[in-house]
Amino acid sequence: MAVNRTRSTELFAKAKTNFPGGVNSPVRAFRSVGGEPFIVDYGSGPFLFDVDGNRYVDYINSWGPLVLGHAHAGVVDALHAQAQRGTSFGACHAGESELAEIVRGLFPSLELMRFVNSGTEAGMAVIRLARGFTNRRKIVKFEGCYHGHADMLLAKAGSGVLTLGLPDCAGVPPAAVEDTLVAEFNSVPSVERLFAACGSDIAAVIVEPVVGNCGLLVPEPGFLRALRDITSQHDSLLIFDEVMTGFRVHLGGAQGLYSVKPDLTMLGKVIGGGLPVGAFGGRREIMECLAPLGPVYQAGTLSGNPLAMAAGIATLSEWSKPGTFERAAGVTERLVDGLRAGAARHGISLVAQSVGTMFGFFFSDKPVQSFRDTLQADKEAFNRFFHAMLDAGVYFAPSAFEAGFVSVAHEGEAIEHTLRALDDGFRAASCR
Ligand code: KE4
Repeated sequence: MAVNRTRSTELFAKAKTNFPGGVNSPVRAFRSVGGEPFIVDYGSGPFLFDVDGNRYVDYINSWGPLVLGHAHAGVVDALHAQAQRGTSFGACHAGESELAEIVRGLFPSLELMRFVNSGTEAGMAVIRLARGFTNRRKIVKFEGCYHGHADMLLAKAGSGVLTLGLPDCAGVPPAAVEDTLVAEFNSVPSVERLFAACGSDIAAVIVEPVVGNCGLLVPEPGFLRALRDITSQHDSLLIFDEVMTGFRVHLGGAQGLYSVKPDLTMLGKVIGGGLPVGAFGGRREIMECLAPLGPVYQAGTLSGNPLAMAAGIATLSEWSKPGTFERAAGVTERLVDGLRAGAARHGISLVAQSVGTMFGFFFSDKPVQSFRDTLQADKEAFNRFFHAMLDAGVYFAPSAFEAGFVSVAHEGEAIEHTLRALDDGFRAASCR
């Protein structure tokens, strides 16, 4: 039965007269899956409701932040209380340390930290800090990993080992990425080759410890430990981008889950509970290079914003209560089990996996352990699955190359409805 999205169509047409592609962030435009996005009216718990009154189980959760679901009463109350006391001060306030101490309690590697307003800002800051602390220029990143849209991190692998990074999009001048080297996730040799050639000039290795930006890629046993050892051997820094994995793969992030301690960490998403927040932190001696103590400059008008701090405190206080994370991780496992069983019922090859409350799946008959493996997956089958599930009231990421997210609110009706709807999705996926 066709779903009525008349009002969404009207409003998206209006959006396209205001924004390029009608969106304020590209992935929202549905260009990867085809069709047009619905327009959200409101969210509640695990559900989004569009302007035509259709309900969707939301497995994007604003791309990770909403571990408690939409419009959680505790978060809303905290925001309301803070708003009445002021929305921004541009000055020190107690909420900054209150949230910082919750974060540092779960991420003890953050001896000092600083709040910013997005993951992109955190990425810019940690690269500048790593270069300032080591007095080196080169950075190693991995194909398929995304660390925000700062120029020096929008690099793709050049041909051959030593070819310096190439711009990964228009507008990035070659000079901005000439010191960005690109390795392969889960390939220790690809990192060793770069260090063998440039080790004494490599300031840092930056990695999504569990990759969520080309679908879900899980680190193979020993990979993260190898990055730790290689960077230590060469006096380079190890940076974990935990903007997505933080509090989601484990309350202490991937560094807690895999017991690998980075020198610097990026955070975002969950710590703002849906408001714009990023953060970075790490070893005291590195962080003390930051202004006003040291020579590395970084600043932000709304950094440590009281509303964002209030939402983050309310979110993490609830999320870190005993059993909450485990409940959401259990729902995530049920979802992945359901995806595997559903694919099997329809004779479809599917690689589905989860780490804590993050999940991903590829329509592939081969293991998916590297960025290049993801490119072999059947994108068209995903797109057919995506739209059939959307029409069945289940909203997965509108791209085969994104991860999915579960909140504690997905228990009950949301996961039960999803599991009942999977046959619609796989039936569509199997129809070429
Ligand atoms: P923001 O600047 O979007 O707050 O964070 C950038 C960022 C940094 N590091 C990681 C690991 C990230 O996943 C992100 C942003 N993630 C995307 C989802 N793939 C945000 C969605 C979007 O771009 O609209």
